Amino acid sequence: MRRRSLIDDARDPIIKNEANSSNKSVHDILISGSSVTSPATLVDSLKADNVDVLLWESRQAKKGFLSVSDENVSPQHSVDLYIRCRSDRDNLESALSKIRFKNYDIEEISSPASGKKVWFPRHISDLDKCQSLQFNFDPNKDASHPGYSDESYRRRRTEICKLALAYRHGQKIEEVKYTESELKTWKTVYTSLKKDQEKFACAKFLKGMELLQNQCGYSQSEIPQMQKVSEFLFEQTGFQLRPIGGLLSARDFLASLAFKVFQCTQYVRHESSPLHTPEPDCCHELIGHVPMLCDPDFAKFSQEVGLASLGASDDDIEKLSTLYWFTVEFGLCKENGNLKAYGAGLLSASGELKHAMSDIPEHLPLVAEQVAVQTYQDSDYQPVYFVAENFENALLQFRKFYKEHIQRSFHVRYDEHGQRVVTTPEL
Ligand code: HBI
Ligand code: NLE
Ligand code: FE
Repeated sequence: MRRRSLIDDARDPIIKNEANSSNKSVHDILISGSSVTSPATLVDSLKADNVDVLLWESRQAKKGFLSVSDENVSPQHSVDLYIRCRSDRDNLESALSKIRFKNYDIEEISSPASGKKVWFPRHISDLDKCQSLQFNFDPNKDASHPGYSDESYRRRRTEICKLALAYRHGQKIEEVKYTESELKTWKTVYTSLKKDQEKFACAKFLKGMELLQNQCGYSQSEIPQMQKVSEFLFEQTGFQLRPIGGLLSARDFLASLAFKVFQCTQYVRHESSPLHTPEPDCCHELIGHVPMLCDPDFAKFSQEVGLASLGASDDDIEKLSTLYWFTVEFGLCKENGNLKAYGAGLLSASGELKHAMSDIPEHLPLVAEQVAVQTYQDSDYQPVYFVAENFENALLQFRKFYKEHIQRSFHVRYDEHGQRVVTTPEL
């Protein structure tokens, strides 16, 4: 069980009145999992074990629907139960251990009444408010961008970005009529990558790429339109694309994943740097990210990372995005004893892909706890890459990390039908 600091009793009026008893303290507990007993029965069992239940709130999820309920929960339904209780530590541990065998996830959280509240999107349409761009690689502001001194490139990029920023949830994504020069850049990117990906990409990526070529019109001669790719992806895994005008802040980027939305740039990198550019562009998103998002397991994992990020502290967002950086963006893994790439930043930049697979950079084993606090730069090839034993292990470690280390005072579930997130307790 993950431990958080005990709650400061004096802060809460409900508890202040009752404060006295020697070793008893107040605990906020979250129990989640597949239900075999109704929440009310779980609460009763704690009470029977001398745990004073001060308040509780439960939710159940059934086939994508979520409702508040305390009765008639049948097996296989997911239940989230929040309990504020008073007990001494040993007694609480022993009472909880009796329900633990039923396979619930049990965690102690900090009081929902305490801590800094962070706004986060609740409904997919709230992503209209998740557009905070970072300007470190914007060619209008960053002299190291390959397009900085090319005024017509900058004008074109700005024009495409304006369209993206005007996009609102539910609209069709506007088509971009790409110029001859943009098509030429795409062709160079695409053909250089095709060769290298065959040698160096992991099996899941190649499978996604094949699907996109055969069924979604991916080719060297055309830049796929985002609306079409989005519809295709939606049929595969339920993920959708949404246009954005540049490098998005980690918080907003990760939050979108919770709603199975991948925010995507629509402009093309500068013609002078087809094999590597510091800024995400449509080549990076469509060639690097989309093939992996066609995989149901990877799509599910991406959404989970997104859900874990909602309302997290700035420190935790930093850790999640660093892990994301060294796995989803720049991850390597072994496959039948060979080194392969699954990171989107490698699979969209043939220059860096070759570098990563060479013996120039350092290759370290992936250990989530270490990776989450590793420093990195994002303007040039990475000097170090982390290698997972296999692709599944990378996802497993990431999952384990956020389950154990991301501290939040509530539980989040996605309501598929309503396209919204629901928290327990209600915030
Ligand atoms: N923004 N447009 C865009 N594309 C990305 O791939 C992207 C991003 N912002 C952040 C990000 N990726 C991640 O690498 C992490 O910082 C979460
Ligand atoms: N360096 C990547 C590429 O050239 O495709 C884009 C940035 C990824 C974060
Ligand atoms: Fe990316």
